[in-house]
Amino acid sequence: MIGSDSLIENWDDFLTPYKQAVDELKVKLRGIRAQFLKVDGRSPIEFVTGRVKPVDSIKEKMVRRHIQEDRLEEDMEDIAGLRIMCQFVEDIYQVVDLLRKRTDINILEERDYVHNKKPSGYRSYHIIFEYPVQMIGGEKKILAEIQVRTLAMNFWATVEHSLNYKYQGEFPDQLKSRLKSAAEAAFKLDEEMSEIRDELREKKTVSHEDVRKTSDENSSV
Ligand code: 0O2
Ligand code: 0O2
Repeated sequence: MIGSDSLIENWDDFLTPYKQAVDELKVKLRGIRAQFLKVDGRSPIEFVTGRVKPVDSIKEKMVRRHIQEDRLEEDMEDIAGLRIMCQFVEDIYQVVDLLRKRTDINILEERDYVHNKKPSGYRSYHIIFEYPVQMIGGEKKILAEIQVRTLAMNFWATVEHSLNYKYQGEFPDQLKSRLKSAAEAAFKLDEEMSEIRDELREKKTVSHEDVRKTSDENSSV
């Protein structure tokens, strides 16, 4: 349309493949959890959420990142976004390994903010990938992002995000530094929980060995 400053006239149509991708991937990722629970009784995935980026956030990010509308599909990687929450930091890497082996997603980039935290204190593992969506007009490949994080990382990011939204990121330096310390406290909590789990595992192994030894001794009498 001449005179229009927007190439995308119908955002609903533009976002249709992204919505389908999010819906499909939620089912697939929740399927991983279900399979683990069945086989192992424990899953590295605690829960999965997903969303299509709201149009206002897309427009705001286009301005912030200088993305032209005709480059949106190539340059905005998180219009379709999934989050996988894990109990332990080690689970994050198990999930990432599983994702690397999948044939239905083509990983383009990985960003390890778990061990390379962002200046704000934010931690998560980001995977950017290409995903094929079957549309009535044929296959359409879209970009999508999965963020993998622990429950503690998710707690921090969720609260920090909503404070940022409320105060438009204009925190005084002292509060920025307190938020950063809070992120560190969350990470310490993750480390402590992993250590507790490891110690419990050790104790379990030792007591199993004790039981085996005692029963061996008894049977040899
Ligand atoms: P259940 O039985 O609650 O686990 P939908 O696609 O309708 O399933 P929706 O509304 O699009 O989900 O929301 P989203 O954001 O994709 O995912 C929400 C899911 O994450 C819900 O699961 C929530 O229960 C789960 N969830 C959110 N926060 C937490 C949390 O702190 N702990 C746990 N364990 N789960 C959380 P479901 O699918 O509704 O099923
Ligand atoms: P949403 O949907 O509101 O979460 P950028 O230009 O920094 O926004 P970039 O470089 O494209 O993003 O990617 P990056 O930094 O790998 O990932 C950006 C996304 O990671 C953000 O998406 C957040 O979801 C999350 N994130 C990154 N840093 C922080 C942080 O300091 N605090 C919180 N709470 N989340 C963070 P958006 O675009 O903000 O979208």
